[in-house]
Amino acid sequence: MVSGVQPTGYLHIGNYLGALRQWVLHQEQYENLFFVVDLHAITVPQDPKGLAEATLSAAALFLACGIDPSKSTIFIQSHVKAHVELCWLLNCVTPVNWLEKMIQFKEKARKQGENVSVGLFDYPVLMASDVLLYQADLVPVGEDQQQHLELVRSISKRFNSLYGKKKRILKEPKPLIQGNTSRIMALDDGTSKMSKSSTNDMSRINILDPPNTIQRKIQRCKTDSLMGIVSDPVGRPECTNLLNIYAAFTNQSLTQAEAECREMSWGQFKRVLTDALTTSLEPIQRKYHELRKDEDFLRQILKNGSDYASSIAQVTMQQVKDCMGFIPIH
Ligand code: AQP
Repeated sequence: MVSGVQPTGYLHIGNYLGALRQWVLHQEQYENLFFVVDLHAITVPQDPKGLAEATLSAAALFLACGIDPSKSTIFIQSHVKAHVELCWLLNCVTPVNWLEKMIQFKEKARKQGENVSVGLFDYPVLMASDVLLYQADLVPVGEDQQQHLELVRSISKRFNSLYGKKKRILKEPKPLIQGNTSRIMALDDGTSKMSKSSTNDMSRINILDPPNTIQRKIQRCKTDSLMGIVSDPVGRPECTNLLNIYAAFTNQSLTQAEAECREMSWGQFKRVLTDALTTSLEPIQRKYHELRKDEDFLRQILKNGSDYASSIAQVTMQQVKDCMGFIPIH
């Protein structure tokens, strides 16, 4: 299984519940590669210092959240050169009109106007390289990545039919769809996704937010004037989202959390939610700060990870280049 996080800002509880926490569970079940996708991050403008810091911070959070480097491979995408190399080769088999259909491109391009880069357009092909390079069977995806994964499968199929003759060169990975936590919504708007790159820090809880910041954000988050804390995705999106977050951080189903909170006032609910968040995030934050004190240790884990990932990637690259007619170095 492969999965990644973009260092486009500090990781939030959506990234934790939708990705990192699931990854920890998956590491007992699958052979995993988890990486910080810094090459993807630059498809929208990034400040270089901010990118470097966010990259190391994300890698440290992988470990702090429980990814064990003796069970899973952790690395930085740009440290394995084959991602870019395979991306170029796949670019040459991917029809432009497939990429033109990508909803995420259309949405991000609309926001960026004339400055939209070729890289943003090509984002899904780089994602295809990330996955196909390691011959992954499974890719955990939230709702918004499902279209991209379908494209990855189409690219793989097309590559195999053009170059594979009777052999399958690249695998067709399957999506691993998450449950209720696959889409954690923003604190200021229960209908839009919690996001790292939103300019409003009050719209999200970052994994590294100290307790007083978490308290302030929950205190000021958008609510409604109705009685009772119940799930009603259409009528009460903010309430449903907060209940969903509470359920996830107290390891309950949504139904169980609703039974516990149904009679609470907003004030009572915000207190228990703040407690659940601060208590769950405290050990992660402690581990994170320890790791950031020993950068050599972190960098060594990342180096081991990229060495191992490169060795797998090389096998795929050789097969891909051979069947496309590239001459190997003598
Ligand atoms: N709000 C979310 N709820 C649940 N899961 C989420 N993920 C992201 N946001 C939520 C999951 O986190 C993983 C890494 O995501 P990404 O780095 O590719 O970023 P993204 O999905 O584009 O959203 P972000 O983190 O908010 O970043 P920006 O602002 O840069 O778009 C993925 O598994 C994703 O599903």
